[in-house]
Amino acid sequence: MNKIKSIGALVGTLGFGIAPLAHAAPGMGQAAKAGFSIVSATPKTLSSANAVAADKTSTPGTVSADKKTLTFSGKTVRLVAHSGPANDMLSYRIDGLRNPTLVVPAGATIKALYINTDDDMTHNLRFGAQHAAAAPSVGTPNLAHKTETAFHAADVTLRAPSKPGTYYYFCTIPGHAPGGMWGTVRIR
Ligand SMILES: [Cu+2]
Repeated sequence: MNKIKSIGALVGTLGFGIAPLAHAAPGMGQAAKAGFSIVSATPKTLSSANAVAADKTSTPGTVSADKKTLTFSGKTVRLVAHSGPANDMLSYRIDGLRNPTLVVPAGATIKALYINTDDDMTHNLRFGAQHAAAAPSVGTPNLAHKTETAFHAADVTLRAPSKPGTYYYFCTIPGHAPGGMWGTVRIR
């Protein structure tokens, strides 16, 4: 059981699964348990200028008055996420909001770009039904901290769960989600 789980986690962590993962049963199980399924994952490096330009590609969500919730109504949602700033490293910024709750239609296609802007820590951006490091999840591979000239990033395309409910995005690096690096995805 543990062995099967760890293979599933490995497949999930690599994040290169192409749906349908007909040849990789653990990956399919992973996706089923995570709620989200991964369509593609493309690691990349971005210059500072390209990272700024990428920010402008996000789908404008409706921001709640308390600035804690971003609501999307379309069937395709483009998210651009960054690591938190130096004084709040264990968090994300999405459209400038700290760990916002994302409200997304069931079955929507989520095109997420995560840019690790942290200068000394590896992070990832994963989606699942729980926000514990060992829980099934899909999303980006681990992305090293930025260098002097580039940011490590990954573009992932995910299918949102078809079942309405509460899900999460989070970082699976040990200690990061418990330290605050997570947010809620409300599927409706
Ligand atoms: Cu992290």
